[in-house]
Amino acid sequence: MSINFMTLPRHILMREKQHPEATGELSALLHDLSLAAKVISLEVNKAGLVDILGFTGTNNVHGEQVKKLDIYAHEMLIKAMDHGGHLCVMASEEEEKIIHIPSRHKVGKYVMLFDPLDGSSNIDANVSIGTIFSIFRRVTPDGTPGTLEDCLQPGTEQVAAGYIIYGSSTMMVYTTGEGVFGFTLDPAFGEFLLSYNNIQIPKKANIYSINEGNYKYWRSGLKKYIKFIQAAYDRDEKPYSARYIGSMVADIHRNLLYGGIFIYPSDKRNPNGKLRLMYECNPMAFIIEAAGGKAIDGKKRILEIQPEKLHQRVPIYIGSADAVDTVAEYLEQDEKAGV
Ligand code: P6P
Repeated sequence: MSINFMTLPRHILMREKQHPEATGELSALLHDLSLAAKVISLEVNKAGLVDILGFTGTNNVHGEQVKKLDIYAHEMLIKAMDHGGHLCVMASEEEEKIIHIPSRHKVGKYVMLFDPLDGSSNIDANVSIGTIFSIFRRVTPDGTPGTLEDCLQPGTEQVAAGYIIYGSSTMMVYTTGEGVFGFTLDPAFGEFLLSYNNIQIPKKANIYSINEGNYKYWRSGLKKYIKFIQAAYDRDEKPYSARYIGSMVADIHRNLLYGGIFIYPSDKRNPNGKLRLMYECNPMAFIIEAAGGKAIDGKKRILEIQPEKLHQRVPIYIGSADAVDTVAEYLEQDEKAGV
C-alpha cells in the first residue's frame, strides 16, 4: 500500500472496504477519536506556557478555567464521543463509575474504555504522555443503555485499540487486530498521515523497561531474569539497554518500534502491580500481539483475563516475544521452587 499522503480517514475507509460486512460505524468512531486527539494535542503542547508566560494559572487568555490536563483530556474525549451515536457506554480512568450516553443522543453498538492522559504527572518535565483507548462490541441488547457488563469483557473481545502519544510529534497508533498502523499529526493542516505501515515488533529485545527502584520488592524469579539479561555481554550477546521513561505509552511505543520488554510486576507492596487492566494493559496487549509480540500477567495472556472490576490492576510483562517467553520461564521456575 502506498503510504503517500495516506490520511487516517482514507486509511480507515480503505480497510473498511476490505471488510464488506463493516457498517462504517467503527470507522466513524475512530475518526471522532482522532478529532479529540487533535484538540488534546493542542492543549498538551501549550501546557507549559501557562507557567512560562505567567498566566494566572486559573484563567487562560480566553478567560477559560485552566484545568488539570488529564481532567481536560477526560472531558474532551467524552464531549467528542458521547453524541456520535456509536457508543452505548464509556469508562475512564478519571471516573469511578461507567459513563452513560446522555438520553438525548442515539445509543450505538460499541463500548470505549480509556485512560485520557496516561503519565500526566510527567507533563511538567515535558516527557511524552498519551491517551490509551480500548473498544469492544456491546454484549447487551442494542438500543438499550450500556452497562458494566458491556465494559467487563476479556481483552480478546476488543474490536480496536490504540493510543495517541503526545511527544516530539503527536502520533496515533491503532489496530483492529489485523496489523498495527502509526499516523503522525501534521500540524500544518491538522491531518494524521500514515507514517508506519503494519508495524511488527522486533522478536529479539535489547531494551528492558522496569522501575529498578522497586528491585528490593520483586519476586526472586524476576530478579534472576534481570540479572540474566544484564549479563548478555558475558555470553557474547548484544548487551541490553535499560530505558525507563515512567510513561507507559512512551516506553511501550519505543519498544514497539525498536524491540524490548516493558515490565510492571506485582511485588511485595503491590500484589497486583500498578497498571490498570481495562484501559492500559488490555489495549497495549492487543496492539503488541497484533504486532507479533506477547503480553502476560506473569502466567497467562493479559487478553484472556476475565475482568471483575472496572479499575482492576494487573502485573504486566509485554513486548518482544522472545523476552516475554524468557521472563515467563524464570517466573515459572520461581513458582515451582515455591519462592
Ligand atoms: P512508577 C504513570 O504514572 C504510570 O501510570 C504509567 O504511565 C507508567 O508506566 C507508570 O505509572 C510508572 O510508575 O511507579 O514506575 O513511577
